[in-house]
Amino acid sequence: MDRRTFLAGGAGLASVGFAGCSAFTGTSASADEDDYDVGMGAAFFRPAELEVAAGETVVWRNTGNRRHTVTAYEGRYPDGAEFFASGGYDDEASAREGWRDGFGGAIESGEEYEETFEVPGTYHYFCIPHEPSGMVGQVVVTE
Ligand SMILES: [Cu+2]
Repeated sequence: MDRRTFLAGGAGLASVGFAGCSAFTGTSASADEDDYDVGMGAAFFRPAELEVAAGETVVWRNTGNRRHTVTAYEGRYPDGAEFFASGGYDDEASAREGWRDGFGGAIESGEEYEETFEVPGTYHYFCIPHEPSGMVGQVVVTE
């Protein structure tokens, strides 16, 4: 009888603890909303130039309402580095074609794209639909 009472009390405590955890998770989820490196607005990357150390991962987030892409300029990155683009295209021409054919590589509002940079140097990139509006950026990777 005593044991049964004890278990019931334990369950009650566990349930209070769980509610506390849920509240905490909610708080940390909203803090995560700022957990990106480059935001994408109407027709700009912010910051347009970002410096990171080799081996670091850069996270872009579409903080605006329009679709954007993150697309490297062919060859405008250090020797030994690879082309990169949202949508996973192998080169700039394919990325542009993919976009024309149905918004391939689109990063929708609230979505993220990330890329890890291993080779030091400057990487130039742009957003396909907003390139005419000057939506370009660069990542500078240091040793
Ligand atoms: Cu854009």
